[in-house]
Amino acid sequence: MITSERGLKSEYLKKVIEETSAKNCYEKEFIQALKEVLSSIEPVIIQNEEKYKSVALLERLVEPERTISFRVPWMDDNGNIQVNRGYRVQFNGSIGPYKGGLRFHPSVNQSIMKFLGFEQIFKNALTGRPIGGGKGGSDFDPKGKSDMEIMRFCQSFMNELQRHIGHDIDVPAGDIGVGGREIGYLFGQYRKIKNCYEAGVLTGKGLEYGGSLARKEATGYGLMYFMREMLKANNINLQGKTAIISGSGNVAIYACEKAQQLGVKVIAMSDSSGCILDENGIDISLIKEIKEVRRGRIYEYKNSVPSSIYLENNSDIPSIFTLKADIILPCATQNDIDIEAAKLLVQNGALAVGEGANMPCTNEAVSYFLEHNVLLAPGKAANAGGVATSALEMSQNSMRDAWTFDEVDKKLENIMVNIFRQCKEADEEYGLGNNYVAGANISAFKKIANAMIAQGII
Ligand code: NDP
Ligand code: 2IT
Repeated sequence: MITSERGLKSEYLKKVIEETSAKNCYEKEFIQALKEVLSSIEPVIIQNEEKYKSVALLERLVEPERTISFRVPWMDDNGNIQVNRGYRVQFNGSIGPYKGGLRFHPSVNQSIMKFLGFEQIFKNALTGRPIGGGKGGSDFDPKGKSDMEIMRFCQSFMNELQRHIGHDIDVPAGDIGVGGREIGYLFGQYRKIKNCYEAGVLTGKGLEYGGSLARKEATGYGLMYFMREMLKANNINLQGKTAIISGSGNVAIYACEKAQQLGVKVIAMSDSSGCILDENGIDISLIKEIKEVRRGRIYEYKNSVPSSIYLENNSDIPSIFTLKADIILPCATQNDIDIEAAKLLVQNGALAVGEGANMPCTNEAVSYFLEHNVLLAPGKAANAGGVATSALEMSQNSMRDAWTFDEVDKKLENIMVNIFRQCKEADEEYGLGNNYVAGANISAFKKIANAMIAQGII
């Protein structure tokens, strides 16, 4: 269970949560992420309270090393000048260059950037790769923009971002609204400005210019490897189970593909407008055609599969979470599953939830699932396959080498098995009772705390 901060015993922890919440009182997503992590690591804090206090460890952990915000002017196809805001939060570099995606979505603000950057520190530590935590993006809305508008925006964004990144400094990648097309334009502009082929400065690149096989698939595939391990450890067989997947972007598509390969029947997927229910099992090549090729809407699925049903979102609970399935895979955005959705899913018999998205469940929803013995694969562990494979892309770039799909996929699978093992070991060591949320946080925190303490007060 996530201890509410009222139930905490450590005065030090309470003080840091209170002061950080007050100082960042307008940043609700950041405060949410911070409370989830800090309250769940209390057993470790209590064991080491004096040591941590003496070096202001928590006070430093919750303050980004650097937060960059900048103007991004660009010209639309009608010749009008548009201005957006760009961000890069370099949160914690104690175990490697800052690493994390770029999100282009109109909802992007400093709070969302900081929550994502904060989560990324712990996620990256769990991968076992030498990567620190960072995140960036813009409130730019890619929907309905032409290719040329996307290109001009990416170029202007990189005109500023290039000062702050580098293969040993900070290595951005994709996230919501940023995929292969955007990474290509960003990389091209970086190369032009720097006059240097620094392949490892961005990940998620095209295969022709330094990208890694299996990076595109990695987050979704990794999510299902983690889910398989978690169910296996609890004597549940994945095969024959049903699943629903929110979202139909990069993470959702490849979670669906791997789920199907592992014998799961995926009956529904969604986008921000609604969901499509196909009791015969989702046709993933059709979803790829609609979303990756046509950049269309999920309701178009019905045109090709008349027996499917389109359910538009018309209440606070996204329509997909009103459906009944064994495995719930939220792969869209933060706070998709609130307490009401969690109650409905439990009532409908959900066995397990795998967070493909970052923080898709509110803290209340997470507690509710755990209290009702629903197995929960926390995002920072379960979706770490994407960034882990980005780190594999960086390794290949440094070696000027390219591994086969199977080599990368095997390494990804091993990394996910290892991440689950870390969550389970911490859960057992602290007697948490199948709480992999706290297990992930504790395991990652210990690693980061040790690295920060070893490097002195910086
Ligand atoms: P995409 O842009 O490829 O897809 C996002 C999907 O979520 C779309 O189907 C989108 O629908 C849907 N969505 C629904 N509601 C919202 C909303 N309010 N805001 C934004 N999107 C919404 O993104 P990804 O698949 O890459 O990312 C999905 C989630 O996974 C995010 O939380 C991301 O942070 C996380 N993640 C991504 C990784 C990666 O490697 N890409 C790695 C680890 C985590 P619509 O088209 O209608 O907007
Ligand atoms: O949230 C995430 O882990 C990502 N968007 C992927 C980051 C990366 O650097 O590959």
